[in-house]
Amino acid sequence: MDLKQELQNRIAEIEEMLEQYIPVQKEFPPVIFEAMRYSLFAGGKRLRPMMVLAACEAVGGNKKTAEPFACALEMIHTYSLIHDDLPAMDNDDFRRGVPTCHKVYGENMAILAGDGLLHHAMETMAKACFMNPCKETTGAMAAIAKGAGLYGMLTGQVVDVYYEAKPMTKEILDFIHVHKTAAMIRGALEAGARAGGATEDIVAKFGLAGEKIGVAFQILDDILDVTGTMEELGKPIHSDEKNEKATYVTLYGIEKSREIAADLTEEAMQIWEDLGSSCDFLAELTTYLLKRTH
Ligand code: GRG
Repeated sequence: MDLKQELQNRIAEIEEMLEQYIPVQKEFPPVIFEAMRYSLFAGGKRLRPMMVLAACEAVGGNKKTAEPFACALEMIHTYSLIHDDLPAMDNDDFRRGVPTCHKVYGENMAILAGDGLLHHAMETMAKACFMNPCKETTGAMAAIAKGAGLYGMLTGQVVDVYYEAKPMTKEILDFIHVHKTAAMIRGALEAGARAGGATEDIVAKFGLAGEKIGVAFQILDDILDVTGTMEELGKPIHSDEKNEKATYVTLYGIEKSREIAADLTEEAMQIWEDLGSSCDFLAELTTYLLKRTH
């Protein structure tokens, strides 16, 4: 498989889908659509929607069922990035290679653009459930809402903010990584598997793989914040140090952090192998994420 080409094709497909859910708004008030679209279409690896669609296909489901959930998840992810960059949070000026939403549209409109994406994600998923009421759709919506909410990303962010400039333990850092980052990746894979009609035990395997991939992903994010460049990442480096955030790198150093991320990746790969060749793309994606430079 030419993974680079495959990723490009899948990204293009997801961007076409997203266009249908958040079109250019010509009627009043266009500014909110502009601000939402500015951040949504600024680039991004589209990993989470890619995982929703790939998981659905891997369990033999119809990709069409998963589409609204894939798009909704990318809307929620983008909202979290807009809010994470705000002056009250990480106060960052660049994201996805362009000035952050609040730098272009102002802080008030950036807050509203984030809210708009979150609400539109919920509306998109609820409509999909209404049009096709079944446990596949409602289960997918529940998995995504859980990944983003009080038992997922939101709470991870709360603990992350609370522990800024405070002594950090391994347990708290793991809580932050599992919730802030891994819960959305777990949610993506579980939602895809649910949309595809997988049984509970298979959904659980996708979820577990998602958690391992998600924590490894955040460890890499911590490493790249130190070793990467702004050009590669599309966002400022040394953001964690600026915000006095403890990370895997500050707790374990770069080499040990890489080892932990590699071990988690290996554990996820074992799950894909057990699930069989229908998970080949997810396995390739998992390996790629460990080697990523952005
Ligand atoms: C409610 C005010 C308020 C804020 C919520 C929840 C939240 C803000 C922020 C946490 C989200 C966050 C920044 C998690 C970190 C996960 C992470 C490494 C994101 C970057 O993901 P990539 O690399 O980004 O997939 P692209 O741009 O490629 O999509």
